[in-house]
Amino acid sequence: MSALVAVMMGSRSDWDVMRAASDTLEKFGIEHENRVLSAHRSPKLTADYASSAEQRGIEVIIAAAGGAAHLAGVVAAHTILPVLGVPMESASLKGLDSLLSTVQMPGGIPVGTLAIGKPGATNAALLAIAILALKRPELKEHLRAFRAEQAEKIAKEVLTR
Ligand code: RP5
Repeated sequence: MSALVAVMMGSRSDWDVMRAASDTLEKFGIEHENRVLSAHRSPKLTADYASSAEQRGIEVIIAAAGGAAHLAGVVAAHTILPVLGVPMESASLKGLDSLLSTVQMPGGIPVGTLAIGKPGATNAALLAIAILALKRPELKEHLRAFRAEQAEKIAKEVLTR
């Protein structure tokens, strides 16, 4: 089966965090590709990959980057597929730089931006799954079961003093 989701990241150094997106997609049985593609270090490759994603069967793109994090915006400029941006935590500004660079897209080219770091990576995958589930009833059921599991876990929490 061909990949439905593309997980892109600006550097191999993002992989430790972005593995959470890949693991979540895996848990739901979603075929996906994990690729390092940089908006500034490999601009042509990145543009070609984003431009050809739709015709290759990709339905959602997750793009993660840190610092002057323009990857998601550049990818969104080359495709009409939904692009979910994940700001990576940076050493100097703790990801605030990445968050603002990813989220502040001028009107016209949207990037759906998630939280900084691992929660964002996990939620980007869950949001991608929710998008895919719109036309896949079995995925919808899987998502419902996942939510129910979380609720059950919370209900069982016991705090000791
Ligand atoms: C961005 O710069 C990457 O997405 C990464 O988060 C950040 C630092 O990259 P490295 O210098 O670790 O390769 O392009």
